[in-house]
Amino acid sequence: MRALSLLFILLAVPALAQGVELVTEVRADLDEDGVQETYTLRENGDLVVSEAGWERVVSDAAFVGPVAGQQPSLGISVLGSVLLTSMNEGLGRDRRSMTLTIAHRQGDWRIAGYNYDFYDPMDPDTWGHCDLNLLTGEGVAETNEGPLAPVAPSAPPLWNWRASELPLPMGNICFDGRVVP
Ligand SMILES: [Ca+2]
Repeated sequence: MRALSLLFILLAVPALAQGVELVTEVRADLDEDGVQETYTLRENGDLVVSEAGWERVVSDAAFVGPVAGQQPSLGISVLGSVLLTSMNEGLGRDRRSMTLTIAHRQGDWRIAGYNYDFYDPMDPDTWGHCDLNLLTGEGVAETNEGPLAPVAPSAPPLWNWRASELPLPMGNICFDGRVVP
């Protein structure tokens, strides 16, 4: 089993290194003041938000691991929000991906959405998915054991977010305290 797992890792790493370009800087005018902010992800997982005349740093905004497939990235949603994705797609059986949707609501930058997936590459019957709207409190979650009724927390200010304060695995926010792989 261990040999097979190692082979999977050796095969997966070159594909990730060659095929995926991780975006670490995006621009968007989330507060709609007519000036775009720049969102920059540092190698240590800090997120820098800057606009003409000001800059703020969200320390420890994203999980960063040492191997390929464990680096976070930024994106823009179809509705124009900023997306911050942390993942482990590179090592072990605890594969996961978490995407935060960042938007400007109620006078501040907030975590407006939370999307989480996990799976075990050695066990196709172990998986979970969750998608929460933290502005409305609505969301869906499901694992291989069936659908769940997640309780979405209210949208926290972006500046309060800390990736390392989440319990491991990171998806516990979706799965109502259940222990998931
Ligand atoms: Ca702006």
